[in-house]
Amino acid sequence: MKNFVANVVTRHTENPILTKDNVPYPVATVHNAGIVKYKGRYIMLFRSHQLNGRSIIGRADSDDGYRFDVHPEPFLEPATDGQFAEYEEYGVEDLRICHIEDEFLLTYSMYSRHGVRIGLARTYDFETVERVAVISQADYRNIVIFPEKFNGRYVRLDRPHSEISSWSIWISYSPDLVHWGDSRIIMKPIPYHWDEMKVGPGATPFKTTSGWLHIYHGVFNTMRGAVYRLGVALHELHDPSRIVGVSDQWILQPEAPWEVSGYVPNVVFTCGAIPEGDGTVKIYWGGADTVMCVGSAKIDTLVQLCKANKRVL
Ligand code: BMA
Repeated sequence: MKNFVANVVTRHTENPILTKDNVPYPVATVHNAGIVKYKGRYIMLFRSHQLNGRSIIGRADSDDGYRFDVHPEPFLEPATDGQFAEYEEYGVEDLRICHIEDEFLLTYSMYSRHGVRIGLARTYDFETVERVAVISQADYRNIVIFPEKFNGRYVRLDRPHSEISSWSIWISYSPDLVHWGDSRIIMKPIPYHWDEMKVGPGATPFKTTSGWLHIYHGVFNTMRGAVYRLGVALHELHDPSRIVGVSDQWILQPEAPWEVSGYVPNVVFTCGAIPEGDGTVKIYWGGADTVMCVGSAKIDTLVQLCKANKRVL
């Protein structure tokens, strides 16, 4: 029998930790938030559907990573002029935060009549945001940037989609954050497995002594629609294009009432995780595209799942 591990992620008892009722402006949902620690506080940049079905990004702060206060105004709304306006017309979604050197890079989905692309913005203090570049063509989502450079270049995981090669994880490189290339596919969905329909980058990868842990999402299609779960992959420390192993089992699936039902049922979707000093990682996920949840996992367990109980790449 395989060495499956039950209850890898312990859900916080106060889930959901953030809902639309905590937001001081009218929204229908709070979900898929990027998160980072800044000056000892947790900063969460969450997605909300507005009442017209298009998304914006809000900000919430916390001292303990569990109780968050939402800022009175949204953090990022679709641009109204310049090159970004045309591509953000239908909204901004699913933002990830990468803390690298002295800056915070923000990657987010931009929706428009031309499809979905990825925008890159930067902040130093979470007060002012500067849009840097549109860093993908159409039909890309879920870009996470590694919080270190490799041989002087930025490295990202991304998720293009085509009919021939569906929803797989690729890696790309950039000298300047604007121009990206040397792209290669590194992880594909595998047939009749919990992630057989799609795999996509999830939380910004974080470093361990054994490699970079990347918590990703995988999708399985059922007679009742898609089920979104979370899995984990371990990338080599000095060359993240090389995968040490991917856990065969998922680490989290929709089970709580606010994960199995909501705006989109049966979804747990992550855009951020915070490794803590005590050997655990706080994983944040949107439940059913409606609320924000958090749980904790032992980093060693995640590493072991990737090494000892591997899925076929
Ligand atoms: C994906 C994205 C995510 C969402 C998920 C489940 O395609 O749209 O933002 O959480 O579907 O609806």
